[in-house]
Amino acid sequence: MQQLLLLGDEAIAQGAIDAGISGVYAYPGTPSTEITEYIQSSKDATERNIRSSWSANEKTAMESAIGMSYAGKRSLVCMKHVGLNVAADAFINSAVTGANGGLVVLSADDPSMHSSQNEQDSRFYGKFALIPIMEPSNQQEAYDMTRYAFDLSEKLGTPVLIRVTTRIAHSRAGVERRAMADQNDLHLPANPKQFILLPAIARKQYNILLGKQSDFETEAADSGYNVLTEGTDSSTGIIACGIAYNYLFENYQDNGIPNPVLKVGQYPIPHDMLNKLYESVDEVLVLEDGYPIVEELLRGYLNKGKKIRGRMDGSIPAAGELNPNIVAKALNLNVKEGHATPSVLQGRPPSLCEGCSHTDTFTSLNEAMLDFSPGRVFSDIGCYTLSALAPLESIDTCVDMGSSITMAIGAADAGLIPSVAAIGDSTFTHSGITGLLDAVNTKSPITVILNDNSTTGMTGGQDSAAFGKVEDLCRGVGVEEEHIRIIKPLRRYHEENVKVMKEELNYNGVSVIIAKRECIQTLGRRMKLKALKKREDQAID
Ligand SMILES: Cc1ncc(C[n+]2csc(CCOP(=O)(O)OP(=O)(O)O)c2C)c(N)n1
Ligand code: SF4
Repeated sequence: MQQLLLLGDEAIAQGAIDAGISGVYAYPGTPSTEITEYIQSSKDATERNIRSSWSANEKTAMESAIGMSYAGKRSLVCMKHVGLNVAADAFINSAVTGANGGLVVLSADDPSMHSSQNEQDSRFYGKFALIPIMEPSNQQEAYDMTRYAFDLSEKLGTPVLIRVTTRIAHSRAGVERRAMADQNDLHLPANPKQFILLPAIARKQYNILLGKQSDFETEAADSGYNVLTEGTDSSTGIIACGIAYNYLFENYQDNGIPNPVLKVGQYPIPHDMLNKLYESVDEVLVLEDGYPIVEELLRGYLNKGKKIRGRMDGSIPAAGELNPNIVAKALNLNVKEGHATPSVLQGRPPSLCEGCSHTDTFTSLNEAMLDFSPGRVFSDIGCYTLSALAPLESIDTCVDMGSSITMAIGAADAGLIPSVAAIGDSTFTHSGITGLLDAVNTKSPITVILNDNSTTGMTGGQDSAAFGKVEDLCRGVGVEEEHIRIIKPLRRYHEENVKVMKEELNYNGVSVIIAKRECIQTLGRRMKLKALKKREDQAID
């Protein structure tokens, strides 16, 4: 057995490779990105011809994974939590079709919103879809559970959701790796109609899904990932889900926990264990990183008068991620404060890199917008969203990926003319194109600033599905040729760029200004690689 030091994300990736996947489908998003990046750089994955290039968005990723499962092979699909909103249509319906080859959906949640718009809890989606959910408490479990999830998926013919949070995804621990399983052979579903969700078939499939619920419960009850341990102190029983179990243990180290504890790593929640714990204690404390899902369940179904503590009664703060100190406070234990942060390490607001093309684009836009009243720039999500902050303060909204063009349409419909949309190249192909089509079809008086830096900058510079295609895509959607303008965002072209922007802002129709200059981070990396290759070639000569 091989010992590896892995991030939680990497443990999931290694678990998936070792489980015999034939493909990973994903759109980047913190804290999930490293899973696909690990598979992309894995020698084993290359040798096994595991398909691993980035998808255009989470929905296309989810659907491709369903397609691979249909064809009998194992597929993993990865996204950040808000990505599951984008993939939700396919995700929920995949529970109804069921799986053929193992189908595992990984959603990485970000409580405390370290790099996200919200802190939604993906376990709700798993419950909503009526499928099994796995929630690891450490990196070893992340590896083991991923392998187990593929077996479970094939055994029960269902997609399985794995939910992790930032701290599991982005912290490292030793992981014991087991032998690699073979990849599946191509084989079609035994029921050839299973994936045709016409109402008559969908009704049957849905009943099959409902029928599987008791199997899901049995699997969870028998799972080694759900464990009830008895304790000597029955004043408080503790339910610890996923990483919360780890935080609980950090407070006791080797001393053992005196209270009865139910560790939850697999859902549906094991009801018998839950009842047993409830009956044996005076009150229950629920520790879960995210929404109070188990706590609400306890209050709703089982509320036989005992006190249920957690996020809903204020024992744990209602918002933000859990940590060992919050757990300690909820248990009236001594809180171990670490060292104070040295002043040199104090937090700084995020900012655009020095020399970033977005700085030049938004400096020009700010000047062009001086002719109009404020409040007209609808932004999307990407590095350019940082132009919301001083000194640029260029944008007025940022809601979700793809919302810039469509919000500008709505605002223009309301009379805010011109309205401006600011979007990046990766976000454009993720979910901006359809909005642009709407704008063209309704001849909306909007100006789109398309920041084409040839990469997905914000998540670390992954390949952009739009690479080399942006102008053609705008043309294809129907934007008039003379209103597709290309500018080079550099300080020396500032006056020229302002002039182009002003012209298009005064055009009463759809125009797209493509600000084209590569992200300096990816440019730097490319140049370094090129120089390295040149040196290697010279050495060979
Ligand atoms: C639904 C969803 N998926 C993924 C993300 C993570 N994410 C934030 S911005 C972004 C793409 C940024 O790329 P681009 O639009 O090209 O702009 P850039 O950062 O390169 O300026 C991604 C993947 C997210 N916030 N929401
Ligand atoms: S990573 Fe690239 S796009 Fe993002 S701020 Fe830095 S230079 Fe700009």
